[in-house]
Amino acid sequence: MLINKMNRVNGEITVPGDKSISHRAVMLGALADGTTRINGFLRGADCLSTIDCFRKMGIKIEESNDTVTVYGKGLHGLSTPSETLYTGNSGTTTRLLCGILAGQPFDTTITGDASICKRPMGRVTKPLELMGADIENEYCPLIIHGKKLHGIEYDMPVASAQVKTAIILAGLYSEGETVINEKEKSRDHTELMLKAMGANIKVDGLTIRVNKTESLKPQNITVPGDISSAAFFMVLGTIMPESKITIKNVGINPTRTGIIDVMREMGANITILNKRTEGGELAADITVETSRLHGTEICGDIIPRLIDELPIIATAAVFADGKTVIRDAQELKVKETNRIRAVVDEFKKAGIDITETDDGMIINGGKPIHGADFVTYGDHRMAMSLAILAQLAEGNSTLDDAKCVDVSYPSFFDDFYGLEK
Ligand code: SPQ
Repeated sequence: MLINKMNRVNGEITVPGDKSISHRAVMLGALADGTTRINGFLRGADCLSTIDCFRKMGIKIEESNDTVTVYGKGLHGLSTPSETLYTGNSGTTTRLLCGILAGQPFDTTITGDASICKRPMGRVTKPLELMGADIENEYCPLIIHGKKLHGIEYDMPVASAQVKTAIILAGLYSEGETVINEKEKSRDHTELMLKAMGANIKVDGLTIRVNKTESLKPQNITVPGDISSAAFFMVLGTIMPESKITIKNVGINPTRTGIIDVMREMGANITILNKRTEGGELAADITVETSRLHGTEICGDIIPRLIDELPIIATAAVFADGKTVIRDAQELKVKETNRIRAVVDEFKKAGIDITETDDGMIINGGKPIHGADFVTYGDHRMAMSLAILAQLAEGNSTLDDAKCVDVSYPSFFDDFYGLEK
């Protein structure tokens, strides 16, 4: 696909619902006693995979635009799927399902696409095995033999909301208390939603305590816009000349707002208006304007708060004066693709001064760049970041696979080009 170039961008945009919250709403809705209505659901391929898996386990789920109704059957209401559960490209679906399925009275097999089959699952299966789970393989396909589980105390070796959530979900089915100690705070949507549903869960700083739970109360859940999708427009509006974009109704849960902190530190003019709480999650409108950016250093405990935004933050760094150093981001190597390698290789094609390091990258920005034939590696966040990078490149650029944006943002290119003014 040829990436069309825009001169300047202006206007208001509403990004689709948060991917992490949409997954959790379907999963916890399925385990609740009764009907959960989800408004603002992200109809992206990953969340549709989650719906598909729960339908295969006997849960009735109705879809009407971005409203999804889940007819939950309770924590013990899932039935044996007659076929393998296919999770597509979704790490969240795969890892969270392990936590739910480990304690069921039946066996299941889970697998996904080529990318999912390369992503490490040992980080989830190992702690679940300590709880009594029986899971074959550390890569998909995973064969999960349902077992009786017991609580453990687990010190998280990596900051990962998926690992944390899998243990929490297994903890709902376990005898005794499950205690999780996080190293750094990762996104806490599961904890917030479970509390609202009446689960036996307590959070004290970096420690989470879960006890066996008899029932979850169904909810009406309103999903805010995904800050990980808004991030592309935050950077676009900042780097394009004479531009201003307002992104309406974006989730600003503090465990996700590292991009705002970093962009402000780089000199971006960002205004946050209409802060409100919806369904236990903070949301607001975010306005960004053309800004002169400068390089920065991004490392330490902010990394889990912006991990998925690093490819687009790297794009901002290309147009920032001076050096940007990203460290402590080795988790990027086990995402949909190795996002350190992918960013460095593709950015080099555009003549960018970028160096790969073991846990991140170094970008010397503020220099002219040129167009190129970019490869996305089937990674939605690479595709959207490269489309934005190409806007300020001299000459034409193409993307080998623009369709992969469907994973988290099916209407991305319509929304993107719709901002041209
Ligand atoms: O679901 P998936 O494929 O893992 O998606 C990604 C993404 O970029 O959309 C990561 F590749 O987001 C993860 C995120 O990186 C979603 C997530 C969640 O919803 O719990 C948590 C993060 O992963 P992790 O490994 O840090 O737990």
